[in-house]
Amino acid sequence: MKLLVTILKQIHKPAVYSSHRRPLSSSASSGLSPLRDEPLVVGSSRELVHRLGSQVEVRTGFITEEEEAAFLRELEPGLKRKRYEFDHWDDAIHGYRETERVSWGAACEEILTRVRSAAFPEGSSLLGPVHILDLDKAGYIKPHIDSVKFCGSTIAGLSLLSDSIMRLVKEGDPSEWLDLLLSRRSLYILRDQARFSYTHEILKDEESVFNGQKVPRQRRISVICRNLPE
Ligand SMILES: O=C(O)CCC(=O)C(=O)O
Repeated sequence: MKLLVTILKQIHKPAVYSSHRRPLSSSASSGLSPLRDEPLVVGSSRELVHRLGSQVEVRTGFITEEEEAAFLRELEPGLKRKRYEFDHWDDAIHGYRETERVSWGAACEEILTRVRSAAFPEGSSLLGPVHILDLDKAGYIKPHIDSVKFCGSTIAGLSLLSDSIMRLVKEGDPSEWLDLLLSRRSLYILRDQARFSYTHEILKDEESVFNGQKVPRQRRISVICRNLPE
């Protein structure tokens, strides 16, 4: 499945910084070894971080190492048969392979039930297949807004194998931005305005700096659930 996206070219100016602090789960363990109370979301102003706060969530340590391994056991055989794609000039993603999956083994299905109940109100119509995006170490996702025609108000993604930074930039006003620290095994949720008035992207390794701290990007697999448009 090709991602249905509109690419918006943006120039990001790291400007004023303001932090939003959330306690980190004690089960968090990633390359970053984040300390409790370190910010997971920073932005161009405190006001923006506050305003978009309810539409942007990062839950560190949402899955355990064993649960991550369960996903990898299910996904690796199929992914390994595909090649990473690098050279399509009009793609929103550079250095990736992808797949989608409807049925899962019991362990993964249980985790996905947790993801869905964390992200979507009961009774929401969800997109059946879960989207899997495998980014090479050199891969990245360019700024884009998902098509409102095909995607609902909420996206929820698990990050496997690597920490990364997701950047949101206001459409038409690059001075408004947020950076989200997506540690390995975290869950992020984007809703409403954060989803449709801001582009989102996953930074390449060279640019992967969060709040002044380098966040090395390795190969990263995301497991993404979406709801359907109303
Ligand atoms: O890999 C991710 O978590 C982000 C995916 C993404 O940008 C999208 O599905 O629109």
